[in-house]
Amino acid sequence: MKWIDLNGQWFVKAINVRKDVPKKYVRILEWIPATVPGTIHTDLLANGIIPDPFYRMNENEVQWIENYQWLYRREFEVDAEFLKERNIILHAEGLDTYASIAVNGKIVGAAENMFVEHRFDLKKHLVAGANTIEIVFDSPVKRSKQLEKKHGALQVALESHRVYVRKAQYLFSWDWGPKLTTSGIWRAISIEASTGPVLRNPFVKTVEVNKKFAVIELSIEIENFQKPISICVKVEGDGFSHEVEKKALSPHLRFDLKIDQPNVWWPNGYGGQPLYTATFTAKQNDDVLSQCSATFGIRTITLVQEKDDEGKSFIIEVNGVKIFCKGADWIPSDNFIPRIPDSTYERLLTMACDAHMNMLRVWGGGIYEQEIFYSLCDKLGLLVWQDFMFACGEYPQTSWFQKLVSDETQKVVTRLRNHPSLAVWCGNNECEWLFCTENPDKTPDDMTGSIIFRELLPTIVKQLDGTRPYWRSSPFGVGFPNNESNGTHHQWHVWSFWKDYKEYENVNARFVSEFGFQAPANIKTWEETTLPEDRFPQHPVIEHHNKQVEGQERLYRFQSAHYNVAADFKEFVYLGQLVQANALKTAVEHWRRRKFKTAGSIFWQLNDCWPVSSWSVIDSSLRPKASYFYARRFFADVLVSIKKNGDTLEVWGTNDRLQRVSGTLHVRVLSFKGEKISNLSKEVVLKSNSSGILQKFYEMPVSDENKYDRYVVAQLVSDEGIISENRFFFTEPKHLLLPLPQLFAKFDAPKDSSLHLIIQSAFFAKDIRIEIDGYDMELSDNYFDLDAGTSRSIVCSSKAKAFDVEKKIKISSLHTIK
Ligand code: BMA
Repeated sequence: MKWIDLNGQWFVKAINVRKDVPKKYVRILEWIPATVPGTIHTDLLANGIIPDPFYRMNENEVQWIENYQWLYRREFEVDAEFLKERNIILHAEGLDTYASIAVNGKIVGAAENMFVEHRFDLKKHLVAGANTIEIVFDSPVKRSKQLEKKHGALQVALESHRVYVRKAQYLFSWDWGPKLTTSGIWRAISIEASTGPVLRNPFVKTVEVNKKFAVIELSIEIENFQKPISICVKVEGDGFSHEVEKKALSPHLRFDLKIDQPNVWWPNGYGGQPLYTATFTAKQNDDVLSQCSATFGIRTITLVQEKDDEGKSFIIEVNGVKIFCKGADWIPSDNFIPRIPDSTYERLLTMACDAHMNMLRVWGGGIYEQEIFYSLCDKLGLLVWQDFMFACGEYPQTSWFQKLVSDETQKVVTRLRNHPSLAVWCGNNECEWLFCTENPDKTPDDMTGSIIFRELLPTIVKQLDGTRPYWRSSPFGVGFPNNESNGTHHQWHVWSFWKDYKEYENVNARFVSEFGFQAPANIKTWEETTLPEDRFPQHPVIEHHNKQVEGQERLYRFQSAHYNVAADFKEFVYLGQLVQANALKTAVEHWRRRKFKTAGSIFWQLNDCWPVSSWSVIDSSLRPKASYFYARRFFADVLVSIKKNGDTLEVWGTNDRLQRVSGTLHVRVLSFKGEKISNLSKEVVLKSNSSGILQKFYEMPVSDENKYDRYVVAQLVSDEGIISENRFFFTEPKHLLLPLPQLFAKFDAPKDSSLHLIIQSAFFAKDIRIEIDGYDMELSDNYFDLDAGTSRSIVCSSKAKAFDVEKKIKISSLHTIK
């Protein structure tokens, strides 16, 4: 196989534009340099034609872009040898979206689906020497509106015409994202030439696995198959190596292989992630005709749905072990996807892993993610719940649309099916739920386009994969699609329907794949995107960066329920983040206590695509919010939590380890000034992979009059030290009589490459916030409590020296001014 790489510099201009292009944009009528892969917005930005769409309210300034037609063009050289190959194909891995492609002035093909690769025959179109390629992108918005006009408006949330285009739905605006509807060559593009057979679509399935051996099935397809050929298959990885030669008598080769003593792949927290590679090589004599490979893991995955007293379970089992799925929903990390560096994926996914997550849900309004996303999930043990890209609406039922979807599904399943991290295929996000909410007398099957999710997708998934469960929607279940008693559940009474987070404790769903609470981005992130005079919670610029209808209003409503509302922007951010953190903590602790009645707790959302107040726990500049640090604690493999249940107080132990945990449970009542009011210590055992009550108080250990300055702290201590620690307050933080804690911080003698910050507190300190001015430091913890007279050591990863940073540390906490 030979290649010509067409990535890199192209040129772009607007065509068929009305004469009245505003003067400041006239440069778009002439060729300007462009970058491929890229988007029209980032090209205009790089040429200084538009301002940064994320800054202040610039989004409004750049709305015209989506209405224009854009022509991309470049030249490339082809040598005479290349032209001798029998098959010459243009391989576009991603065109966004309505594209018409011409080579040397002749149309060679068209595209209308952003999500898939395209191949166009160029055999007759290339010449030796200089060639040109031109790709015209039609306005996606005009096209979708035309389609909507022709076929009729469907019941859709947000911009209704979007469902007619196979394009990332969030780019039409979302309740956390701007309206920046892109166009462009968004993934790699090249020309491939070959004469002999080409190996494609390798697939490795785990057929059986036990302690002694595993059986895997390997298969490959042979394009341009002319006659039987020999294929050498090498399987390597994790100390295993095996090579075998097979004769392919048809365009498909399939065979089984036994691997003795296999090392199986586990989700994060359950074991290792050994990966194997199968390399397929087609040879003629000693010449390599074609080669391709697949990385895979050996593991099985099943969905356990068994009837019980609450309805039906929804439990993911990996290698026969029940997994409580802990994680977050994932959205694209930018509106301009091609500019997301690999390092962003690495950072976000590593942070997810460090917060003990074992599952991410790729939400259906975004994209089938880039390869790097899945390969990192494979390496890190993050299970992927993969939605197909449909969200919040009915979708066309017409045959042309189904054809598009069928082609897309085949390509997506074939591309992703080898990843051991890929755990569940899911039809869509919230389509049936919204439909049945708006049409209470109808069933999910009555929804326009429902055939896609009940027939088309599952049939293709079964045919081309068959190794992992398919679930019709998130949420979905028998009866009303957002039932608690069976299937998956999205919990939005809390926050979106104005209910406060205590309400989570009444939600007994089986697998919660969405719930969430908003919080503002971090101060440094706001500083990058606003002017100092904007930084007031109700400033139009700040409200512009909250896309939910009445989003900013809710921030006030919930802040006032728990804290004294701040007028100062910085405090508003601090308190807003604490509300979110406590909301997620309340929900997750409750559902983990119900393990496995509830078997998944996936919060909305991990990341952001631009600077915004949203449900994310990590903002668009990759800075963690308070909730991220809370997540590290509430998702820890061993969790002690405290629950007020009517008149009793319960201390629970939840253990995700596959071994029992034994230790001493200490439950103390302390005053903020440090008095020890009571102390209970007892030996406890937490059974493996389970949850249960460790201690029950039939009388409240803190009386009503003492609830303003006393609290309960529970600690589980084993040979490893304190494995889990949690606190319980009998009133809201706004009513606590918190003394000035007298915090003291200093750096310990430097160890290895990190700095150790020791924080001491004379009195009880609530929600300590560490800030290091001018430095973006990674902290091992933040937003934590300290009991009176105790200290904590925090690891700060930075190249900076303790000496430089010491004066820049700011430590604060919540306290009552009296
Ligand atoms: C869910 C998601 C998204 C949305 C989020 C917050 O319903 O599926 O559509 O962004 O809630 O409202």
